Amino acid sequence: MKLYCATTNPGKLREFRLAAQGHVEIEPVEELGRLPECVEDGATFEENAAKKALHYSAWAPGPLFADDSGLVVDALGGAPGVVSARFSGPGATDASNNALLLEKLRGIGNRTARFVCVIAVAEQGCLAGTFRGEVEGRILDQARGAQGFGYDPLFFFEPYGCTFGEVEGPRKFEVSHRGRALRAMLDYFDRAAFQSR
Ligand code: ITT
Repeated sequence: MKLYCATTNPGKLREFRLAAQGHVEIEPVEELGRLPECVEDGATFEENAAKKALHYSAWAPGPLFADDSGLVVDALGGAPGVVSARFSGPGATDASNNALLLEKLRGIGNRTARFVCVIAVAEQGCLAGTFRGEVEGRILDQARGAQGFGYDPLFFFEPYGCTFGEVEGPRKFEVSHRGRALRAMLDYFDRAAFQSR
């Protein structure tokens, strides 16, 4: 089975492809950067994931999924949340976002946070479902490791005793928000295939 994936983030695509190996074939939407942009102005991860999947499904010849994800920090009232990718403003990079996060948390003792990922599946303008995954951690006061992407080097995952920046992709995916959401989506397709037998 082939699923189209709408993302401009190479880190996400790498993780999805790795995790879906042997289950489904994941194909990026061709020339996504040249298509009219999807405005991600929803208040929740669910809304934005659905918007992205519905928007880009018009250009995919089969079922398509998109994820909206981010970091939710308790001491910051849930920020950066749905604006995680552009936390530090226009032209934001992983480095500038991480620097701003550290600045905002300077002197704050409560460092609890979670990554959230919502995957939405759509086909030709119809939403088939949304699938959510979360993982709990805490934010360190300096980066550790160069694996992964985004806020990974600051996100300490207690059961592993290290940050997501210090683990290889497959190990992160076993426990990550994106891994959990993807497995929920794959279960959905397995059930649908079983019911149509
Ligand atoms: P697309 O919308 O094109 O998929 P994006 O990066 O803009 O790409 P989002 O709007 O969903 O995607 O923002 C996700 C941001 O949240 C991402 O850029 C990181 O800053 C952060 N993030 C999400 N998942 C992460 C992960 O597994 N590790 C580290 N940071 C993550």
